[in-house]
Amino acid sequence: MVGISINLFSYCSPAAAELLKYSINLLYGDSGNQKHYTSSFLSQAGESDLDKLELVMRNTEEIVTVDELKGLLEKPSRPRAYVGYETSGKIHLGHMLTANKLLDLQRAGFDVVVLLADLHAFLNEKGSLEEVRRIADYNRDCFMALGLDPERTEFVYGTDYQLKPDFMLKILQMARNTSLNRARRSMDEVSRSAENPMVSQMIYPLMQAVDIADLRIDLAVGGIDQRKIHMLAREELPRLGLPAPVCLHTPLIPGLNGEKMSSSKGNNIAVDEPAEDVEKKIKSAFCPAQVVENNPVLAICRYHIFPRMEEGMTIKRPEKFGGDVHYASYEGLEADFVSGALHPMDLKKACAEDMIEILAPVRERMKA
Ligand code: STL
Repeated sequence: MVGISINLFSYCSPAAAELLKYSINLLYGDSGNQKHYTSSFLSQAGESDLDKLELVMRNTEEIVTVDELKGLLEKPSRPRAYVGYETSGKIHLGHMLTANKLLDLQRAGFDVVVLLADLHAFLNEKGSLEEVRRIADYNRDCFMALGLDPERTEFVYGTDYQLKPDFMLKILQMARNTSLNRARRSMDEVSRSAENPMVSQMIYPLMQAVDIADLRIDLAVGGIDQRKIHMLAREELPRLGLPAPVCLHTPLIPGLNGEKMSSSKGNNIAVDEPAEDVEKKIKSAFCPAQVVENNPVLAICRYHIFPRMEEGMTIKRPEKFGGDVHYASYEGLEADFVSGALHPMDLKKACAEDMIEILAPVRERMKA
């Protein structure tokens, strides 16, 4: 792999976040305070390049490479970014994390493609072809309700183009160049049955690489679990004479019990879940006092609430527990939580209230 890869551990401590900010400032000058954006700001134009870079890079774990990303932001035409989602029964906070990044990207001038990857879901044993195709429309409505700009969002169904001969020919060409070992390893974080992998799972990453070419994508976005597939795409596409994408990876947030998110464990919140359930789930979530690691409540504040609440977060407390406290940025909230000045119960209450408000448009739209 050529170029620089910077690991942006924005998922860990405020110190790491500071370091990230410092590196951006070092590279591109000081831009002042972090800004918070909501989707209602999307139609405003005229972000400076520096603000755009900061927006695109915030809350990411890795960008390959930052120099190439900078090149995209300088392009005269609008660059194209995409995320692929296996079509699934519920759109949850994990999906929403990459959707938040799509909002940042639209704000920074990107056109956005959402791939409803029904054929990938089929290959990954998520249902019959009919089932996975049927839920794609429901998924599309959920994503739009999360605030994407309809003018700058294109939805594509995998089955609409991945079965065509020219797509398949590229898959077969790439199959000749890719070792079984490499294809298999790229699926480590994504695959359903890692112990006894099926041939379908070797085809999966090759299809993802060819998606990037056929959808004419400049920037491939995904969770950090996608990195090996994206690195395969960066290596293999140029061997077919096709451009390598820039890649942006978000952190993975822990499930509500502090363990890895998993649809079978029910440790997640769906974006259209009833308000009472959102409240119940957040109030009973794993949230040990003063601990940041694997704390889903802090992660929700960091990756879902602060990026969408321009005014920051207010925690309401009775006077005898210190009275109301306002945080303009996540870093201040985390510092108080770590010192013990902010109690898990107060944090959970505020987190639940804000998430209920943020998800209100999705609940409204999906019950209609
Ligand atoms: C998963 C888990 C996850 C992401 C994906 C799948 C992504 C799927 C995908 C499919 C085709 C693409 C891009 C992404 O072109 O976190 O099971």
